[in-house]
Amino acid sequence: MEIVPHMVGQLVRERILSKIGFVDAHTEGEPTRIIVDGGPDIGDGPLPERVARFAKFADDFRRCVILEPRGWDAVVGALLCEPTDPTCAAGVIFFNNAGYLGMCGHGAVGVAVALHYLGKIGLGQNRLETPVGIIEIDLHNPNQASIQNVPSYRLHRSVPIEVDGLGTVVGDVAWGGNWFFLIGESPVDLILDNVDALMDASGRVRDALRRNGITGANGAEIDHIEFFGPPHAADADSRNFVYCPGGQYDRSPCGTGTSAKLACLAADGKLQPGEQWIQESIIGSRFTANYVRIDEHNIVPTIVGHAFICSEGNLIRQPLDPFISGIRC
Ligand code: PYC
Repeated sequence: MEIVPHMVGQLVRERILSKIGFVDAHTEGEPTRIIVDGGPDIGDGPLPERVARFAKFADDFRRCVILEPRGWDAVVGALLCEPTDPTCAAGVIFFNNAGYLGMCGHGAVGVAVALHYLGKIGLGQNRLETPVGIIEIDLHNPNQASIQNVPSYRLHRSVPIEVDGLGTVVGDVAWGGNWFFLIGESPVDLILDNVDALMDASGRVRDALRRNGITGANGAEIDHIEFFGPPHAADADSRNFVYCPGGQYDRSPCGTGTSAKLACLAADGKLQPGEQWIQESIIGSRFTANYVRIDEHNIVPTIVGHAFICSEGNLIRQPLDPFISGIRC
């Protein structure tokens, strides 16, 4: 067939354009971009192996979805994939502007709400497979879900570190699906106007952890920093600020961060199994949480939050676009 000029646009659309189908949601203010179509071929097998292939062979996909001009730094991506466990509604790999996340609590609530919006799951009990384990979801209504997170625990209590400009700071190291350094008393008031100062302080803490070789289990980087302070709402228990890898902050109270907090409270005997904890975020949104104890060190936290669909559509990648893989990193 001879290709005449008016056919070129058509061919480009049909054969060369690559489309990525997405649904955007926010959970208590924190955005999640759920990839429903057009994801990279990262094979099958255990999810941690698929994450390794994603990072090695398809990292440009992550950058395209998250970075400008198609995305923005605060958004967390969620690639839906086939689960290895047939009892799960889906497998999900979370990623952000810096790399890949083991788990993401706000993201899991967003994925559950999006799967229901797409007609792929019903209300009630569902399961999701993540690279760090299976999580149980209870979708209470189209915009509210409980997630039963992976087992969470405190690794180290009251670790002192010297932080540039802040002096000695004391925090706990805990796992809630990601690694956290939790500081009981925020060095800066937890109000939205102070976000720049909070980002600066948390970045300094992260640098000090790196400098001093303080890590999670097996040398894992502690890539989330959490400050706590008094809540603003009379019925909440605490307010937090959560610094995420990639120099962003969580608009929600952070599901994995709240899980890590519960692990510390449980280890200190300050919160009993089944007792409710209301964690307020820096923007005033909240997760309601509780836990069951599974052994001397581990708890299983349940986090309840709301998510809302914001948009859906296709990201388009035109082959000649110099920013097809995003701007930066
Ligand atoms: O909700 O677990 C979470 C989370 C991690 C990073 C951003 N949100």
